[in-house]
Amino acid sequence: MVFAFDHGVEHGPSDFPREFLDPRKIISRVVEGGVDAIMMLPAMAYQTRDAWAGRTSLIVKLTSKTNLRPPDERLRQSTFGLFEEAVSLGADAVAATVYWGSQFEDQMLEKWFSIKGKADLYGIPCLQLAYPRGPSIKNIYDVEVVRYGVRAAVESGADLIKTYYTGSEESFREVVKVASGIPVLMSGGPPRENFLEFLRDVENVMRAGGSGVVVGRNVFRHPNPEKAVKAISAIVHEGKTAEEAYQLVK
Ligand code: FBP
Repeated sequence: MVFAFDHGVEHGPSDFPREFLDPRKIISRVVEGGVDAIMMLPAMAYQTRDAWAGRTSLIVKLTSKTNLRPPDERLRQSTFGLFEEAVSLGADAVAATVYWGSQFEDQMLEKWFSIKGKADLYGIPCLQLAYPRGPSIKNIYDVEVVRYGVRAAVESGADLIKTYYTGSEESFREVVKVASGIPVLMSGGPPRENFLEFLRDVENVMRAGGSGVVVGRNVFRHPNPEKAVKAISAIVHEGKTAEEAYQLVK
C-alpha cells in the first residue's frame, strides 16, 4: 500500500487540505497508519526525511509535470531529479511516468530507459506509471488501452506497474494477465465522496490479481488519513472485504 505524494507538482498545492500544506504533517499521519512506502519527488523526500526515514520505504519518482503548462505540453513528463539523488536518499525503488500514446512518448521513453539502465546496475526496482494518455485516446480507462499501456510497460522492463483501474474486477483481471507476472498496482484516482466505493475498487483490484495500490488523494483528502491507510492495507494485506475494511474508518 503505497502513498503517492507528488501532487504539489502534478496538480498544485490546491489539491491539499490546508492542514497538510506542511508535508511533514500528512507524511507523519500515513506513516502512523502503517503505509508500506511513500512515492515522492527527490527534493520532497529530502526535505521531509525526518518524518519518514527508518519508518517506511521510499519510492523516488524522477519525472513530473505541472498543470500550469499549456494543455498539449501536459502530455510530457520532465526530469525532476537525478538517479544518484534517489540512491543517496536510500530509495527502495525509483519511478517514472510514461504517457503511452502521447506525442512525446519517445522523450519519456528516453528518460525511462536512462533511469532503468542505472537502476539495473544498482539492483533497484523501477516502477513505471504506465498511463495511456494522448490525442488519439478517447477513454483512458478503456480496458484495451490500459492493457496496451501495461504490455508496453512490461516490454520496457518495468519491475512494477502502476496504472488506471478499469472499472471492474473482470476487466482488471485482463489487465493483470497481460502483465504476465509483473506486479500491477492500481492508481488511486480522483477523491471519492463515498470511501466505501473506493474500498470496493481496491477489493476488486486485489481479487483480480493486482498486487496493491498507489493512492494519494483518497488518503490525504480523507478526514482520517491514518484510518484510511489502515482500511486499504487491510484489503491489500489481510484479504479483508471492502465492507470489513470500512469498519476501520468508522
Ligand atoms: P491519486 O491517488 O491522487 O490519483 O495519485 C496517483 C497519481 O498518479 C499521483 O502519483 C499523481 O500525482 C496523480 O495521480 C496524477 O494525476 P492525473 O491523473 O491528474 O495526472
